[in-house]
Amino acid sequence: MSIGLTQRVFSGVQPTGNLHLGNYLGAITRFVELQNTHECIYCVVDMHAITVWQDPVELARNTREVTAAYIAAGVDASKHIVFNQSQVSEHAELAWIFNCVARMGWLNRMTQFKDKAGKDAEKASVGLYSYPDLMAADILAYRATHVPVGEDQKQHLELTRDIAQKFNNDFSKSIRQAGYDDGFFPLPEPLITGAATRVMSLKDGSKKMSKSDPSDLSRINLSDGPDDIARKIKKARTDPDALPSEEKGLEGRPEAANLVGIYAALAGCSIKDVLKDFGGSQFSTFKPALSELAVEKMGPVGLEMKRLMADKAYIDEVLKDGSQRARAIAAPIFEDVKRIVGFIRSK
Ligand code: AQP
Repeated sequence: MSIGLTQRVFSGVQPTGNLHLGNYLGAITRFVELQNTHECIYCVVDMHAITVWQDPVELARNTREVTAAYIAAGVDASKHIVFNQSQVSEHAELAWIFNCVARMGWLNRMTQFKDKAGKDAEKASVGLYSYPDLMAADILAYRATHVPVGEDQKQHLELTRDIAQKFNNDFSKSIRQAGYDDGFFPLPEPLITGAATRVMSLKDGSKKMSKSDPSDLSRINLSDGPDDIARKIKKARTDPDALPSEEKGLEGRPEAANLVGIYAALAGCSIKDVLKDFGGSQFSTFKPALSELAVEKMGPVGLEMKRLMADKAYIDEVLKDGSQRARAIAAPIFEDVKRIVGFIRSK
């Protein structure tokens, strides 16, 4: 048996509230595009969310909100799979095995842990530290081959590949005995594409747009109405110069580069095209054009999310159905993993 070449996409978003334009452009819009060419599994990663404290009522609400965002953006939950991570226990079980495959030195190099744990790493949860092992399990539980993510997840994806490779090496003999000729896990490819793989804060072009930024003005939330979107773009930090006509002119101008990148991603064109139209324009001209485009593209998504959020039963049914279909894929893979590792399976 060969490794099996189903082109399977897996990705997820944490239900930690304040879903924003970065999540939308860096991840969710990619999810939608890939549906035409791949078998897709999109997860609401609630177990990742609790690596930092989450209020239980908010966690449930945010889980439904991310589900609503997927569907409102155009993910087809009947053709593909949408579910929440905690309903498929194979993620946690495989993560434990990966905790035993991954090396401390690998996890010690993860910059996201350093950023999130801050100076007081002693007080961070163990879950936050081992988060990348759970992420590897999320992907490899389905033997997924492609993972659309924003640029901030690149290092975690590299770790996933290292874990897959080490598992394939460590257990090569029993993998062959199980009938797999060329390794058990694929080495999944990150798909980091588009004009906005790293959307920056509207208040500080050196920081990524983030759910946990205390300033709401730093991000455009998917739930923001037209007035909020326009107000935030108007207040976005910029420099005093006009936009350049060439991409090179954006170097050293992070805020300008960010707004141009957002425009390009929303318009579905290149940065070069945006500069062709707006090169020489002041921000007083560019910002209203960006607001108009953002309202046009994001407004309907926000409205549809709101409509879906009012139908809790529908969302919960999507998650239930998706979980059942996800488990149907993950369970036989995990059975093989257990045999490969040497766990006795009682009949
Ligand atoms: N600013 C961003 N630009 C582009 N892509 C982004 N993503 C996140 N921020 C940006 C991508 O969105 C997907 C889901 O991210 P997540 O919610 O699972 O985790 P995160 O990266 O931790 O999100 P935040 O907003 O940055 O949350 P906090 O504030 O808690 O750190 C991923 O594919 C991610 O790359």
